[in-house]
Formats: sequence, structure tokens, C-alpha cells
Amino acid sequence: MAEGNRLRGIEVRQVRMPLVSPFRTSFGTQTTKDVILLRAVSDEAEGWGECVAGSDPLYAPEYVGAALLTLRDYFIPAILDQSIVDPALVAPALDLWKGYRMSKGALEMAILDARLRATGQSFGEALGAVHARVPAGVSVGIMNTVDELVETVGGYLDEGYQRIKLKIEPGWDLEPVRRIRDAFGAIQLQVDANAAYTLGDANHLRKLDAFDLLLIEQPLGDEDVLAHAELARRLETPVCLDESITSARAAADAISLGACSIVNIKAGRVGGYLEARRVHDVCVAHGVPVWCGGMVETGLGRSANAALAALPGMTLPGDVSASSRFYTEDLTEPVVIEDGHVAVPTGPGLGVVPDAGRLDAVTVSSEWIPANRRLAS
Ligand code: SMG
Ligand code: MG
Repeated sequence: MAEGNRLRGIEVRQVRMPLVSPFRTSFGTQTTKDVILLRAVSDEAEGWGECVAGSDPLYAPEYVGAALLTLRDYFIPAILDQSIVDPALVAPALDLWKGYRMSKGALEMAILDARLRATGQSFGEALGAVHARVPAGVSVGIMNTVDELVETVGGYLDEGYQRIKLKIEPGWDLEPVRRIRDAFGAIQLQVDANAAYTLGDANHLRKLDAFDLLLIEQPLGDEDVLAHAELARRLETPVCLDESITSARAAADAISLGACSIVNIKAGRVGGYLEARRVHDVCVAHGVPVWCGGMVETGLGRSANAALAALPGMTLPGDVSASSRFYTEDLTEPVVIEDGHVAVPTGPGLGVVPDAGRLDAVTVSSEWIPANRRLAS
């Protein structure tokens, strides 16, 4: 660490990005994406963090309004007061406050990016990526008709996506899956219920076994770990957990209990990219395949995810898609799909920066929080 390197301040910015088409899941329909961006400025560099909390507490309890307050009132002052420029010290400094992992993760991401830009190392190098590119996968929302779904999936396959994930819910499961299998044959196919079922649906969900799915993601409630273990015993389709896995420890517990045989890793959900790496390591130690999830990120988080998806244990294609999957215009140079893959950025830090004009065009609010004068002088 450079001698005397201090944090000068952190900018908190809320942006609202229009989506190319509505994204419907079992918990609601999204037409815009609200994002909190953090820009951490130290003496040596500046770094970007992206908070993946949703507009409402639907995917997780954490959401943009609460995350903004928590970042402003607790997390950012703590990081500035201690002038933390070492990413490994961010999580310990915030540990006394419960939850808000997405906010904590965004702050760690900004400090990590600043540090890596100063040292010239990329996210991929820092996390231990072993691939230069990763297979592209796409998550497909619930649609008004199955015909519309078939057409949409066909379009993604034409673009080169190697794996299709269908969002499901009661009333939108067997028929869409059957029609996609009939239309496209032996593609890599999986489903995600976002906690929309109960154990009482086990016999119904067992009918999905006929479709040779890679996995079923988070069929039951976030806290229903034992119920997932029971369901996993009744299904041939492998059970993968998303919402339930909030840390490396939670991953170890869920695996030991037999609640999942595959894990979706999202840095925001577990409190940052460093904990995401630990989740990966725990899963690899248990022989459990992992893949990189997505939270409709802008080019900033999308680039970091491409790096995370390139870790050695990421043996299944992730929700790693091109910017065009969600955005006509991204904040950064667009992430693109080429030959069915997304490239892992190689530049320092995230390897990308937001375009200033584009950023201003989608900004809802922004605030510069300076380090206190005593520390800055
Ligand atoms: O970024 O490709 C993406 C989205 C992938 O389906 C996706 N994410 O439960 O895995 C999930 C969902 C959570 C976000 S839904 C708004
Ligand atoms: Mg999911």
C-alpha cells in the first residue's frame, strides 16, 4: 500500500436505466433498473462499485431506498473515518451491522477497484480467473404467451447464447419448459423459481424431471433450507440455491444438509467479490459445481461478473450476458457476446469506466461525501 494513501471521499449516485423489454419474475415485473453507484476516490486512484439491490424488497429484504440510507448513515462514514483503502478491511469494518450485504459488497467493490487500478491488476487476476472468456448464458422472464417465449428464446439462441434459463412460477412451468424442449431440442436448459413454490408442490415439480434440466434454482423460500433438502431427495433434477446462500458459511451449511448440489454465486448477495470467491472455494472443496448469477448489472458489475465467472470451479454457464440483453445503451462500453462467449476484461480494475455523458443522462441523484477534514489534512 502506498505510504500515506488516504480516501478523499465517496460519491453516491442513484441512476435509473430503462430496460429493453419488461423482465418478469415470480415476484414482479421490472421495466427499469435502479442502481446505486459508488465512486471511491483515494490519493492513488478512483474505483467504482455497483449495488445490486432492487427497487423494492422483493428479491431480498435489501432495496435501493434502504440501501441508500444505510450507506450514507453507517457504511460510508465508517470507511471514510478509518480511511480504508485496503479491500480486505472493508467487510471487517462493516461487520457489526447486520445484513445489507449488497450495500457492503458495493462499497468493497469500489475500494477493490480503486486498489487494483492503482496496482495495474485486473479483477480477473485478483480473483483468480483461469479463463480469458466465459460461456454466455441468458435468463428469460415470464411472458404473456408461450409462443412469445419460444420466439424470444429462439432469438437468444441465434445470438449465440449457450444456455437458457427460464423463470418459472406456479402456472408457468411445465408447459413453457415442454415447448422450449420441443422447439429447440438438446439445448442447455434450466429453470429459476425465485422461491415461488412450497414443499407441497414436490409432486408437481417432479414432473420437470422429464425434461433433462441442468438444474432447478431456488424453488422454495429463502430460509427453507431443510425443505430444500427434502425436495432434493424427491427430485432427479439437481437443486441449485440462490437466495438462500448469503455467505460461504451458509453455502457450507446448505451443502452439508443436502439442500443443494449446485450453487449460484452472486457477489452482491454474499457481501462482495471477496466473499464470493470464498463461496466458490467452499463449493469446490465439497465437489459442488458453481456458476455466476446476475442481477441485471450495468457494464460495471457485468464486467466484474465476467471475471468471477472465469474462476476454475465455475463449471456451468452463468447468467453472464451481453449489455444488449437488458440495455440499449449501457453506462460503459457495451459488454458483447462473441462466438457464444463474453470476454473477461484485462485492463486494471474492472477494465471499464462509465461514460460521463451517459451517466449524467440517467442520474437521479448524486452526493459527494468527503472524508472528514481532520483525516484529509
Ligand atoms: O443479470 O442476467 C441477469 C439476471 C439474471 O435471472 C436473473 N437474476 O434470481 O437469478 C435471479 C435473478 C434475480 C434478479 S431478478 C430482477
Ligand atoms: Mg435466481
